[in-house]
Amino acid sequence: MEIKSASFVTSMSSYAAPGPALPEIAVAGKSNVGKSSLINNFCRRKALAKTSATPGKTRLINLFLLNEAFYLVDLPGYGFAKVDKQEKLRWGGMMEGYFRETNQLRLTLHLVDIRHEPTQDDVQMNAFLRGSGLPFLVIATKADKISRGARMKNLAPICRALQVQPWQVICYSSETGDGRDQLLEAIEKALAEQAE
Ligand SMILES: Nc1nc2c(ncn2[C@@H]2O[C@H](COP(=O)(O)OP(=O)(O)O)[C@@H](O)[C@H]2O)c(=O)[nH]1
Ligand SMILES: [Mg+2]
Repeated sequence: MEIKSASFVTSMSSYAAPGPALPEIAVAGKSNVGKSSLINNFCRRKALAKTSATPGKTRLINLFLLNEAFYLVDLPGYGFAKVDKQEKLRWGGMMEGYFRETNQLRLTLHLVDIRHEPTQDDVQMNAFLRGSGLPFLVIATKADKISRGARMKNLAPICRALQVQPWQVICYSSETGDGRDQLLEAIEKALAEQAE
């Protein structure tokens, strides 16, 4: 698979199934983990998804249409330190609403920063996906920020916290495009499996 076309479809504060109905690949993770950057790098587009050095900007669900064949769903980031209880509840409602309402979800990409041990929020997100029986793939982002030699060492606490094996994790750099081929393959597989 190659990405031949990518376009922004819509932003929404609560999920409503888009038309036409097509398979969806969701992108979840903490604020600032690199969700928007990964979407841009994956689509080979500079500013398809808005990135920010200030966390907590994406409070909406953003939908992108790829190859006229499937949607990437940029979910609102969690774990933003400065949000109050109200905001947390709103976030939870949005996420729950998405996972409840969509009939098209094929795979959730769960992004975590390769440099840090997963937080309580990361573990909760992982537990939610696992508990709901939703297929997910752990992506360790910002892989360019550590040396290749340090990858295995950094993956250890991530794998322990999220109960996955190192070979199940894709190390991704939105700076260098490292991991993009692996992700293309994984998405292609997820889209094909459900079409059977
Ligand atoms: N070096 C490096 N920086 C990254 C990478 N991905 C994201 N960033 C930076 O991390 C910050 C947050 O990225 P963004 O994509 O907006 O995160 P989001 O909140 O999860 O959508 C931005 O300053 C990005 O430039 C990466 O793979 N490598
Ligand atoms: Mg974002």
